[in-house]
Amino acid sequence: MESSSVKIWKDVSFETLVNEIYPQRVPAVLKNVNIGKCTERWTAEYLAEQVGNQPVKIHVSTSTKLDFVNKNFLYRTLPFGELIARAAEEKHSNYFLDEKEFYYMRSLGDDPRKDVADIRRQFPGLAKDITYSDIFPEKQFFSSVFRIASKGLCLWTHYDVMDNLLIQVKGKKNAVLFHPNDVSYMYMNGDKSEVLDVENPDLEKYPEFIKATKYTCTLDSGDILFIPALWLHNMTSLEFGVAVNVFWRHLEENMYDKKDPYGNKDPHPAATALTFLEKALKTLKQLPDDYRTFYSKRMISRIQDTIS
Ligand SMILES: O=C(O)CCC(=O)C(=O)O
Repeated sequence: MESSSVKIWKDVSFETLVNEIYPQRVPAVLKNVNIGKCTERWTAEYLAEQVGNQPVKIHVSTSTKLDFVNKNFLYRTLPFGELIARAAEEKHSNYFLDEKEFYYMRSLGDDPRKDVADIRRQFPGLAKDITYSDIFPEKQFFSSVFRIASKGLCLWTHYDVMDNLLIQVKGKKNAVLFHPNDVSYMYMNGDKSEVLDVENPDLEKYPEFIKATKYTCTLDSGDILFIPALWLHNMTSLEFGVAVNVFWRHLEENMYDKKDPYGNKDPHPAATALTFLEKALKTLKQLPDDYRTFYSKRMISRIQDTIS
């Protein structure tokens, strides 16, 4: 499998990010960007002190690789201070499943079914320490998600429909990304890839995966990773991790699904086209196999003619 490194940009201003890096539509690691006091301040003790015991929803698992197919995790609620203490330690005296279980928090909106996460609303005591609002116009802002991870934890490979600036505030993290053009090698299940272990993939089950190119980088405390919309990605926390990722709209607002608190629903034209495709495939089922294959191949050629 081919592998490439994500380009690193040092000491860039927000202007360079917006005018030079962002239009290239490829991932970029930004180092030494001034993101405020969070990198100094956000120790486990400070976070617990600022946020206190507000309840937060978390994923808990005995495995470091969260598996959305076999659901090897539980959803639980913990007071924030307790989550921080547990995520920062490797062996727990209080636990749900096992004394060595792993934790992951992805913050949610006020009403998680309707509202987007916004660190400024749900964690105002922390939002003052992190600066990102003057990067893009506020009208392009979609959400800002506060993330806490135990050492070792890896979230499955997925894509988001928004542009993403992942601000790694504390802890080293490995990122693996895949170009949107490699999506046909990724065994997608909605917005997620079924190839859960991209380092040791099951190539009998996922033989095409080998054709994808991996883009990798390691993020240190204070680094920002720009992940353009549709780039598939997964992250592994090498240490207790604290991150904030900020999603911005790349397309016009009316292209996006209004009922999408997570930023992972396909833009309207794409969702409509995918629905038509499902209808077309169902319609072809009325034909015998050889006819269905013939017309399916005609459809594939027609689609191939339209892509660059
Ligand atoms: O950093 C993480 O824990 C995951 C980030 C991620 O997948 C995202 O921002 O979409």
